[in-house]
Amino acid sequence: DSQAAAPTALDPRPALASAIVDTLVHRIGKDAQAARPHDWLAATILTLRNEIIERWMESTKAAHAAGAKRVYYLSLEFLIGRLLRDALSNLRHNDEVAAALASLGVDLAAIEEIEPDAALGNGGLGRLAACFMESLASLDLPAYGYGIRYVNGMFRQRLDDGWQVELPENWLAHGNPWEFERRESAYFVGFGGEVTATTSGQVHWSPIEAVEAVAVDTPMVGWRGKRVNTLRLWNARAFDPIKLDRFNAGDFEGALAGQMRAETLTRVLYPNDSTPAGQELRLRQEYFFSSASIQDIVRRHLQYFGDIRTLPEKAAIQLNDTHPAVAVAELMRLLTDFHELSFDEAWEITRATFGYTNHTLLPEALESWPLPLFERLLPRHMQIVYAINARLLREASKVDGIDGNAIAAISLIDEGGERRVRMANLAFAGSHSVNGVAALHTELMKKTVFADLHRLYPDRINNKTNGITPRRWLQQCNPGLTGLLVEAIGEDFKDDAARLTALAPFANDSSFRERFAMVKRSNKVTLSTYIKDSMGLTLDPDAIFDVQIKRIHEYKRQLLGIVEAVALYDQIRSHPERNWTPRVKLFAGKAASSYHTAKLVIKLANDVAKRINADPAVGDLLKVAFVPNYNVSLAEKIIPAADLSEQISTAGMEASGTGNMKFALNGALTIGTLDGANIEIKDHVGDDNIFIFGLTADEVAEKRASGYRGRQVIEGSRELAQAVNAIASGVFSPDDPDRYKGLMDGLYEHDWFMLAADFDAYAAAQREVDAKFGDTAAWGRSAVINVANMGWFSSDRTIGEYAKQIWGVM
Ligand code: DL6
Repeated sequence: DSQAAAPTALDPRPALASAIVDTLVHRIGKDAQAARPHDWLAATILTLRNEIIERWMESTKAAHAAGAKRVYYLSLEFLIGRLLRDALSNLRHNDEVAAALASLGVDLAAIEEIEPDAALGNGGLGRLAACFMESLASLDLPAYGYGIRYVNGMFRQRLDDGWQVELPENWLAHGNPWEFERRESAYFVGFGGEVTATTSGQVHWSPIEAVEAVAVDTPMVGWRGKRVNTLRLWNARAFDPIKLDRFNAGDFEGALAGQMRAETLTRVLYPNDSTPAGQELRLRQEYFFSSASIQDIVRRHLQYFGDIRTLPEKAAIQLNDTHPAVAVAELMRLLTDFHELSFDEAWEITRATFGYTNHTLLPEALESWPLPLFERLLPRHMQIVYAINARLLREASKVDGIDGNAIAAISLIDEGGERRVRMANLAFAGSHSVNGVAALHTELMKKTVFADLHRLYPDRINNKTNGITPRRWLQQCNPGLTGLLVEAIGEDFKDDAARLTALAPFANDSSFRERFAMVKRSNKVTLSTYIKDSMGLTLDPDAIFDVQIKRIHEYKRQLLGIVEAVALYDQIRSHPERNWTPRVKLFAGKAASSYHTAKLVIKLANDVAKRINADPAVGDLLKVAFVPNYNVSLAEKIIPAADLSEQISTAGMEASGTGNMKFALNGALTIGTLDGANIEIKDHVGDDNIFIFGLTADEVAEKRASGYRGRQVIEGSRELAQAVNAIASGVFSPDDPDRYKGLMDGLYEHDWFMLAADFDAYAAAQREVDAKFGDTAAWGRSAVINVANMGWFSSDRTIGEYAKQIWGVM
């Protein structure tokens, strides 16, 4: 009965426990006896939220009073994960809340563990956006994130006999205590229809279809609660959710069709664009959230500052990849059609307001839309794109050395084959800054995809090497290591990750290294328990934990890791007398649902694991596991327990990587290629504290140009040939011996990702890893040096650079 739990005037419990119970009773409608874990979770969040709301309001008012310039981060993905631990830790209320809950018989860690993982993103790009939101608040910068409130985020991955099965992820099943619907912040977003012009030149777009975008806000709490910013996600609603006349006439489905169509827009995290239906939905999603966000930004600017012409002084809009690139055309539309600015003036304002971040050079990932689709959905924007293009190409034609081929590459319209609108060129043209996400990536942008645009605008491309928030990726996920760091160097590093350098001298302190190793071992024991409970596999915490967790993609080369595991398996069996370093190889990651090769790689990892783990000839010397359903929360468990971080992409293909940073910050050593941010990690931690192998980006390009095929290399490497042939001939797939024949044939016939070319160097680097792991002092020294030098990779540093060099807000 509720009387038993409700606090009374004589309640002896401390205020916080009483407040949580009060929330439970009056907001959730349950008493302590009836409350289920989800009720406690909601009551805890709602109680904590009161303080967050107060800080949130203060932050908004302060920005307003100061007439501050605001940063707007437009992203189709925000992979924010769980928020309770983040908020508790940033507000430094962990111990208090844990004690209050304990007094009520509730375990904080247990309720943190059932908070759904908000997976509103696919991978690195979405997680970067989440780290950036946290750093923006931590640096006390007024900022809004804008995106979509997907009802179903990234799918849940189940493994059925080793095959990936995709299930809907239902993060909103128990409601979402973090969010606030803002019905008053709603905008009209139109699609299709036609454009007319008056004789005086006034343009009018009459969309044939419209939805309402409704804002749903989530507070983003910065370190020490200094500032709380807003993540504004858009929900779609039909203007006319039920057509009563049709309903009354018995057409129940038809009566609700408009609402269904609107809801489809924000139902699922964007699908891959392999089908025409999926493509159209994705473009609709992109325009939907871009339009609502731009309307909201313009409305706020006018409300606070009155004059649309001052927009670039008061608003910096960053495009996270090309997904929101249509926002360039949308702002142009509002400025010319509604605010009656000339095209030239509108263009100047637009370019001064936008910045664009590129996250990939892979041609298949550079978005372009079939022109008929773009024109049908967005007829007014099509006109604007043509007008921008005319201006751009006129400018280009005046530059010496820009020939017909360069003009074709600069054009917003791809004329080779089916005509398409190039969103990267639109984003580039419409921004004053275009940045890459690691030094190598930025240089390659200049030389490859944007070579001609770079010639036209040589000052526009700049580099902003990615970063990660050390709050989530050190303090919250690795309390053991954090505690040890505080003992050694004090608390300063929590406010400025660069201060971690104070740890460097401890690398030579054997008693510190011992304690450091004990923390790692204890994290490995915790992870082993999780794997035992979830997969039934027993791991030896003294083995080296060798981890490759990330999206499954051929260029990331999980296959290289698997083939090397097979080669190692052969070697251990052939030479049992050698002093092998026991190794646990962990894989995790999701494959896009239509990416068949990636799904086959998952199955192979599972087949290889099954065979090796059951073989008494290797026993504890080698274990392989593919941990299902990789997400932010799983990464938070695995990373603190890793000894070795696998960052083995084909050089030139991984724009940056951010997992690489998380591992090194938690004391794992990297085995990696000279790709993405690995290069900068190497520069920071030093050559002796990282295992670099393989071809450079230039060498990869040369090899590809000279018609390289894997066959010769495979035939010249005994270990590789044995492993490839074993896989191809069905050793790991006796139920279907040909399952991997095509996959292995691909290595012989083209090997685009240079697996064969890099194999021997990779295997040799792994043996160096074994030797070093056997030398506890040497390994420990390198691990400590990694932690000491990873502060530079804090997203606070990255955001500081954006703020000063792109946004002008610091
Ligand atoms: O910049 C964040 C992240 C990088 O660390 C990865 O290297 C890169 O692959 C990823 N890019 C994407 C591209 N998606 N699209 N478009 O996710 O960005």
